[in-house]
Amino acid sequence: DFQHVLVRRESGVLTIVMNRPQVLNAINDLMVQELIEIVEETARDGEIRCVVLTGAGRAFGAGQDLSVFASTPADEYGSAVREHLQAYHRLIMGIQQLPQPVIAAIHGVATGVSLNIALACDLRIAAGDARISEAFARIGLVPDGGGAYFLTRLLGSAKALELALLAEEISGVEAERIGLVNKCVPLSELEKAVSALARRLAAGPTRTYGLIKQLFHASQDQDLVAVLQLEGEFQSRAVKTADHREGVQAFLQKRPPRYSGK
Ligand code: T3D
Repeated sequence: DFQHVLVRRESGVLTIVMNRPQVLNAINDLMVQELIEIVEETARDGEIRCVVLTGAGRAFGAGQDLSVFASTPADEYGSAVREHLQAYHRLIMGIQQLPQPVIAAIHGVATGVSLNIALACDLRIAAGDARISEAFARIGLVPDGGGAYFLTRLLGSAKALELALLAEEISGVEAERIGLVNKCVPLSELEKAVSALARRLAAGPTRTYGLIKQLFHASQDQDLVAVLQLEGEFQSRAVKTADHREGVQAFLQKRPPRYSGK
């Protein structure tokens, strides 16, 4: 049982809910540790075939809990921030390296490191009411939690820098327009849309999805020759999966595939 995170499991989908709604799910030390524990356990759990990350109440998340700084003497700020970042980095890497597809369901405020955690997920579905921002510069900080990495790759450097420097809120609609989220839906439809997508992914060829994720992440920093080499290695692993055999058989038998995730 966790104090600041709710976890639901249904039909192969694990839903992780950041749960401090009174402070818009601002992340404190315990919440980040709980998220790390859940993510690292999920990586080893072959029964989970898709992960959804969201927030309780009216927000996805308002970033680092800033109230901790009120009780931190100024000369201890540096080490406090270093400790926070170590934990955030472990979480970000854990999410990116999950073998299962991960969807962030974003409603209301998504800012600071909470936004960047959403950027580490594979797909983002936002509600129209979303208030998305890289708020860091407003309080004199640089984007952390991989913000510079994810934003420049998703948006290109001009738009990424604009979001980081101006630190203004954009809506879910605008976030979809610029490619920061995959899709924007009305708030009343968010849960249904995310659930349908999660179930669809959970019924897919899970091991191949894991390989696709690894291949695409590795391709970010490699040239074409290296990527072609890598895709050969990954394809030789994909052809050995039961789901590949099932996919081909289903095609030949003109029926929908029944993937086992193996
Ligand atoms: O050491 C390190 O880790 C450094 C790394 C930092 C990483 C970061 O994430 S930096 C960015 C931190 N986040 C922010 O700067 C956002 C701060 N929050 C706001 O600016 C506003 O709350 C919002 C614009 C996001 C939302 O405004 P609004 O008017 O919709 O809600 P509100 O009334 O401001 O917030 C509701 C409550 O949540 C309120 O508490 P109260 O007054 O009802 O007791 C507010 O103080 C609290 N809250 C919101 N964000 C945080 C927070 N409490 C602690 N930390 C927060 N980040």
